[in-house]
Amino acid sequence: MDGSAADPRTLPPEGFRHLPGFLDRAAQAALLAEVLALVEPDFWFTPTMPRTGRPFSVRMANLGPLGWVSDVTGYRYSPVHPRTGRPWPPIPERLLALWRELVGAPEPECCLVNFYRAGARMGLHRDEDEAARDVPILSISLGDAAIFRVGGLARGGRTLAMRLESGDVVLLAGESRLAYHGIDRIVPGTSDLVPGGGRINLTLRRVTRHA
Ligand code: MD6
Ligand code: FE
Repeated sequence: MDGSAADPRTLPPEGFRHLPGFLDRAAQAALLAEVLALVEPDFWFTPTMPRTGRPFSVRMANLGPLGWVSDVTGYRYSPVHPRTGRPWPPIPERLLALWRELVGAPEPECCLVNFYRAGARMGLHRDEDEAARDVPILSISLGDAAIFRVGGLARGGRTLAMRLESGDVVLLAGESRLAYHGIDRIVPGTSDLVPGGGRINLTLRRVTRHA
């Protein structure tokens, strides 16, 4: 960088990082085992769209002091599970270590766990429910490959599609922190990591402002 402002039309936007194969197979398996041990089968919930109440095709869970939830009243962070009222399990130490390595201070407060079976997708959105929007988001892909789409800061602009494989890490930092992004589809049968097939995506976020 030469210090001049980044061109807002650049795709992917400035600060976007894709680290293919960042986690090797052993690290992926260890991470997935730890997450699946914390998220019991009846712990998954199906969020619904604000206003319409339409269900997401992705099932979700959260780890950490704050969890992202969505229902007919809107999107928000909650310290407890929407169905059970119980606190979310803690973020595993190996994920906190990965965050320290790639992001640094302050600590993440939410690990959103997205579970895609064949046919699930996620529409273009921005992650803007956090007060700490200056802190990067770290995302880890496990299991089947996915077609990830990233655009700019405005809805309706050009977008770029890329394939995310198991073990890939994506960082939304800098300009890209508030870029539109989504999952067009997963590519079933491309990994045997997730029992029964599918893709699990972990996104680590800082939610509240820090000192
Ligand atoms: C997914 N990811 O990969 C959806 N959000 O399944 C996201 O929505 C996302 O990858 C913020 C930062 C990175 C991401
Ligand atoms: Fe997102």
